[in-house]
Amino acid sequence: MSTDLAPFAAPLTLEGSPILHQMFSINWKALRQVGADAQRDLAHEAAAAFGEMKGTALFAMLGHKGDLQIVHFRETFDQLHQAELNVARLGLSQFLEPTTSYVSVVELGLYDSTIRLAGSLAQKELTPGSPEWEAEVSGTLEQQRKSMHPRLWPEIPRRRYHCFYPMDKKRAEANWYSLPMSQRGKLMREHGMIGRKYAGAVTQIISGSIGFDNWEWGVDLFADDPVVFKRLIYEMRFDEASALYAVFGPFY
Ligand code: 76R
Repeated sequence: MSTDLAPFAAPLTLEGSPILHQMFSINWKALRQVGADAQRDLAHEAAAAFGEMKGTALFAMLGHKGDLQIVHFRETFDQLHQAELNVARLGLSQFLEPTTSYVSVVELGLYDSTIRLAGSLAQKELTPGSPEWEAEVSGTLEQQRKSMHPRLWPEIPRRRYHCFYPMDKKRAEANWYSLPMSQRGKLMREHGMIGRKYAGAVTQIISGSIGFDNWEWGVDLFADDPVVFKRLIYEMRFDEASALYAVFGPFY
């Protein structure tokens, strides 16, 4: 079996929307000094501009990591940059101090399809890298890209509460990247089963950030009840994929 899977070290993945998270603290002192009329003008200008920005959502933040988070989902990285510039052009931006940001792209890891495809390629005795082999791989990707379209290009879920954190899979004594594909596939299936219990209560969007930012994945969770974040994440800590192999960054 492991020789069948050997050409697939990484699972096949599909990429969709590029995502930018921007965290800001507000310079309240400077903002207070401009007076009520100017504040109202700044707020009106910002409200009108954000009203026009499709694929952008704003969240008030609790705690010292920032006061405001702006999340952008776009179709291209160039559009993402344009969104960042549009925010920078607002009068209000004079009072926004970036505390951090995160760049990633919506990612669906196709462990199940990859394992099934590897089996069928082996059965057909196709040589890895041959034109026939490549055609089968791109056929699978194309088919998945079509059926996963809504999940690759999601709208920002319209839920009141948002939780974001970056994470890695471990490369220490316990090393995710040296596990065989079949084992990673099994662990991801178990991970998905736990997640599915929260299907109605939480909308999750996983984005990949290898090559884009300091962590490997971004996790965006959206819910109407913030306590559900704690329940879901707590339950997942006991899941092997998290318990043995996950390392987490700061939570926002
Ligand atoms: O996308 C899918 O629904 C298929 C199953 C699935 C995959 C492939 C899935 C389901 N996830 C997948 C991939 Mn997930 N996920 C996280 C976290 O806090 C922690 O312990 C981990 C952070 C949460 C809370 C979460 C929730 N998932 C991934 C990956 C990529 C791994 C790779 O490719 O190696 C990461 C890093 C990751 C992390 N996941 C689900 C959820 C939930 C709620 C589901 C079920 C979704 C549903 O069925 O509606």
